[in-house]
Amino acid sequence: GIGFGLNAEQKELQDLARKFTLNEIIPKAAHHDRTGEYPTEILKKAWELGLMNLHIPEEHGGLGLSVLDCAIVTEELAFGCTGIQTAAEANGLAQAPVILAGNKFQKDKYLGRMTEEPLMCAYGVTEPGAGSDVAGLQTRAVKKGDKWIINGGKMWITNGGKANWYFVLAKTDDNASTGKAFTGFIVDGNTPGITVGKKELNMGQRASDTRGITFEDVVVPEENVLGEVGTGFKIAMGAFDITRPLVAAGAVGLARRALDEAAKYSLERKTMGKPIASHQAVAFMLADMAIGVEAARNMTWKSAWLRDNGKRNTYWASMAKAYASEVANKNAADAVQIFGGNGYNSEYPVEKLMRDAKIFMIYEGTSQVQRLVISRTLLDAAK
Ligand code: CO8
Ligand code: FAD
Repeated sequence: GIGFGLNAEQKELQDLARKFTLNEIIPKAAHHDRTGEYPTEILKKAWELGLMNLHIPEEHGGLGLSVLDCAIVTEELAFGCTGIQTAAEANGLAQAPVILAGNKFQKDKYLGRMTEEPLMCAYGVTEPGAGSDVAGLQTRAVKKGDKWIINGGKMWITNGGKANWYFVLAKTDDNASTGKAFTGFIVDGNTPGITVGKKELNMGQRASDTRGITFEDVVVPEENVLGEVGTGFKIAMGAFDITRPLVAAGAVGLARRALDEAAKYSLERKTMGKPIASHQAVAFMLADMAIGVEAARNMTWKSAWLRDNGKRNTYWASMAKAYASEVANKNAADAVQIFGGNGYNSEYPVEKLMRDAKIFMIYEGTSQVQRLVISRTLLDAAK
């Protein structure tokens, strides 16, 4: 039957992540936002506590947690700082193609090392000329003997300057249909020919490291081809079935933080002789924010649960991602409104939330792309 409660282990995990966020992330979030300094020490501590790389299977040294378990942790980390949460979660995104399509050798080598050392990795699909239109990407891999030579450029790669290895999607057949034209590769970060661009100065999530990466005659051994040649597009898309619920969970964490800050402030700030929470216009904004958090979390957990139970969740993951990211933006903007002038100032935490929220509607597929996926699925069913 339907159950909405967390089990004992999930509660423990949530508690661990919540305490970590309170003690390690929240006190330092403003510093990393202001300076753009990568949160190396925080990520190292999260790794030591087992709060990173959560879905690496047990046989490769990981915890093998479910997508729902990961969503529980992600929401808590995001409550503290979504820049730091994104840096952590980008590891999960890069690992997802390896978990989905890697062979034992690749999993032992590339997932195994993530559990032995606090390393970062990155998912390299987007290019300067192709983001939503993944099928339009131009990076090419050509086979020469028993090696592949990669040439091209990726853009907006999270953990781009910190990655020990990259998942790279490259075109391998100009004449094949999308589902057969691309191949996924694991590329060691120190391979000659890789040039890492400058850290991009983004609107929000400034702790996260986003860069362009250039590949110039980068030689990759055959053993680093993920799955069959030509299956890369489906592997890259399949990864989103695991990670879009987690991006949604991050957005829920931000939306909840906005509500939390706004509710507390509304009880302290007085106008016309009473706390602003006593003005119904303000109280109802808080109620709407709470409705958003609850609905977005339910959609997120459902999309994760479907995946954990072996069901195709693409449609539900897109819904959760689109909805949660929009709730995060609304709640952040409403929190700024409730804080009044203070909301517009960096001495208070909510302007950061508003800057951090926007990217949730863009990365891992824009809100429009999610609606493309949702509408295609529902129209196929209606035919
Ligand atoms: N699983 C398996 N196969 C799939 C899936 C899937 N989920 N989706 C599509 N396919 C298959 C199709 O069935 C089809 O197969 P066939 O040819 O055999 O019929 C083939 O792939 C091609 O599919 P489409 O025809 O649907 O392909 P389109 O070219 O129409 O493209 C999309 C579809 C949906 C527009 C796709 O290009 C897309 O998802 N675009 C958005 C890209 C995106 O999300 N990029 C995100 C990059 S990563 C990122 O932003 C990271 C953020 C930072 C880290 C976050 C941590 C918090
Ligand atoms: P475009 O595709 O050019 O879209 C521009 C606008 O047109 C958008 O509003 C879009 O919704 C709309 N649009 C496009 N096509 C359609 C359509 N068919 N129907 C309706 N509307 C459409 N990528 C990675 O591979 N790895 C990463 O780690 C990563 N991290 C990122 C971190 C940050 C901070 C940022 C900014 C981006 C990151 N990305 C990453 C890239 C991200 O996934 C893309 O920016 C995103 O998918 C959108 O692509 P685009 O920027 O090329 O926009």
